Amino acid sequence: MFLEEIGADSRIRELFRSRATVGTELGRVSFTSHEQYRILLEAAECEATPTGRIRWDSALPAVGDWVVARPVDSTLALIQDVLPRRTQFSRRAAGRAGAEQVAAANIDLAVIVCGLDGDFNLRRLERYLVLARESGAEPVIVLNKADVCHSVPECREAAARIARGAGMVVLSAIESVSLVAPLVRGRTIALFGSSGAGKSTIANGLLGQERQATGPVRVADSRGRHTTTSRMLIPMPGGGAIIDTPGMRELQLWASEGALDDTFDDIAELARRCRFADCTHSEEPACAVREALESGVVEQSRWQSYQKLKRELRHQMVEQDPHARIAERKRWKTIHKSLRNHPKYRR
Ligand SMILES: Nc1nc2c(ncn2[C@@H]2O[C@H](COP(=O)(O)OP(=O)(O)OP(=O)(O)O)[C@@H](O)[C@H]2O)c(=O)[nH]1
Ligand SMILES: [Mg+2]
Ligand SMILES: [Zn+2]
Repeated sequence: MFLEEIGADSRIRELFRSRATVGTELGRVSFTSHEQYRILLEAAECEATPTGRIRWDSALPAVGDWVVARPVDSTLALIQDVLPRRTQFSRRAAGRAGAEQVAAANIDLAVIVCGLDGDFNLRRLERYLVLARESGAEPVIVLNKADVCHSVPECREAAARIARGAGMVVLSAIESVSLVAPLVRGRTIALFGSSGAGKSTIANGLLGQERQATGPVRVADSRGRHTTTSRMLIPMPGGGAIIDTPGMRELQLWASEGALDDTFDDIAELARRCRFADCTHSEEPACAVREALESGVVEQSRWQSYQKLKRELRHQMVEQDPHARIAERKRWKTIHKSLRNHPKYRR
C-alpha cells in the first residue's frame, strides 16, 4: 500500500473515514506553489484544487496535508476536506497583518539545514529552532558543507550549546549525506533553512537521484539564488517522505512564548531563580540572569537574541489581540511601579 508507506497510519485512515463521502479517496498534498496543488493518491499523482468551502474557511492545504479528495478525471481532483494536522511548521507571513503561513504539515522531523560557510549563523538557528519547537515535530540541526569549513569543531561546539536537546548532525551533502538517512526511518522529514544551505542537495542524496534542481551560491556571502521555488513532498524509496522547501527570505516568528522558553530553557530556568518573580533582569538585586551574564555562563549575544525574539512575539500578540494589548499595558504599568518602588529609584 503506497499511502501507508508515506505515513497513512490507522489514525489517518480513521480521520478519513469520519469525513469521507461517496466517490472520495484519501490523498496527501505533494506540491504547493502559489495556490497550485498536486496530491498523491493510492495509485496516482494528479493536480488538485481546493473546493470553495475550504477557501472560504481559509484553511488552505499545505504540503504534507492529508486530504479528502474527489477525483474529477485522471489528471485532476478536488480537495474537499483537509484532515486535522498532527504537526505544522509555520511562520508569520510577510507584511503588516501577517497571518500564519504553514510551510509543511504532518512532519515528524523538522530538519534545520545550515551551511558551514557564510550561512553559519547561531542567531538564525535559534529563530528556526523556536519555529521547529512550535511545530510539534522533533527538531534536528544539520550543519552542512563540512567539506569546505576549516573550523568544524568550533562551529559544532557553538551550535551544540544552543541546540538545547535538539539533535545535531554535521556532514557534507556531497560526501556524507548517508549520516542523515537513519533519521528518516519511514517518517516524514522536512528540510528548512536559507537559500543555498544545501536542502535540495541533501534531498537528492537521500533519494539517491537528482530529483531536485540545485544551484550555486554567491562566493561573496554564500547566499543561494532561490533555486527551489515550490514546496515538494517526495516519497522515499523504502518508505517515508522528504519535504524540500524554498529558502525563506524572511523568517518571522509564528510561535508561543512556551516554544521560545523551550528553545532558551537555560535562560528561562535562570529567570525562575531571580529573587523577584517579575524581575526585569535590569536593576533588581539577586537577579540570576544578570549573574549568569556577568560570570559568562550565558553569552550576551544569546541573551540579546532571546530578548529580541520575545519582543517580537509580544509585539505580534498585541497587534493581533486587543485583550493582549490591555494586558501588555498593565504589565508595563507594574514594571514602572516596581521600578518606582525600587530603593535605587525611590526619591
Ligand atoms: N561543498 C559543498 N557544497 C554543497 C554542499 N551541499 C550543497 N552544496 C552546494 O551548495 C549549493 C546550493 O545547494 P542547494 O541544494 O541548491 O541549496 P538549497 O538549500 O536547496 O537552496 P534553495 O533551493 O535556493 O533554497 C549547490 O551548488 C550545492 O552543490 C556540501 O555539503 N558541500
Ligand atoms: Mg533547493
Ligand atoms: Zn532577573
